Amino acid sequence: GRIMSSEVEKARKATKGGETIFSKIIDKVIPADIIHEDEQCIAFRDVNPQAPVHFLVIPRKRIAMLDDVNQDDAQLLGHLLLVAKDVAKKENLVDGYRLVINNGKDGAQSVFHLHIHVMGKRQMGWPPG
Ligand code: D5M
Repeated sequence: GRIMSSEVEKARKATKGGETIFSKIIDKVIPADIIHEDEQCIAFRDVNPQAPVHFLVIPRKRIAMLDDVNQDDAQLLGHLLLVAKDVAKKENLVDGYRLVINNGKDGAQSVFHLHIHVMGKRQMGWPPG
């Protein structure tokens, strides 16, 4: 069979509910390399980078996963994409980049606080693993 990465194994065991490590990053209880902050979201470098540049954009609002958003979050979701694009520019990702949202078990989500992965500075493949 196929070898499962430890991230995927973690994701398959993760469950929803309550505080996550990302709440602690938002509350500055644990450190992170934060590269953008505003009233609605923060962006910080992924601790386990899958590309030379790999950061996460997360809402301050506690939303476990994309499945949980509704019409009231439309503005927030748009904002997260705009921030992803602006920070990608700040990070000089002039040749393009990849956005990913892992949702749930099959999506290999391991942290149940909504986040957009932004990866760049290498050629991506398709389809993703
Ligand atoms: O990805 C969750 C991502 O979050 C994964 O790429 C590692 C990253 N991560 C986990 N803990 C931290 C801390 N403390 N700082 C920075 N990045 C972190 P998922 O989409 O849920 O599979």
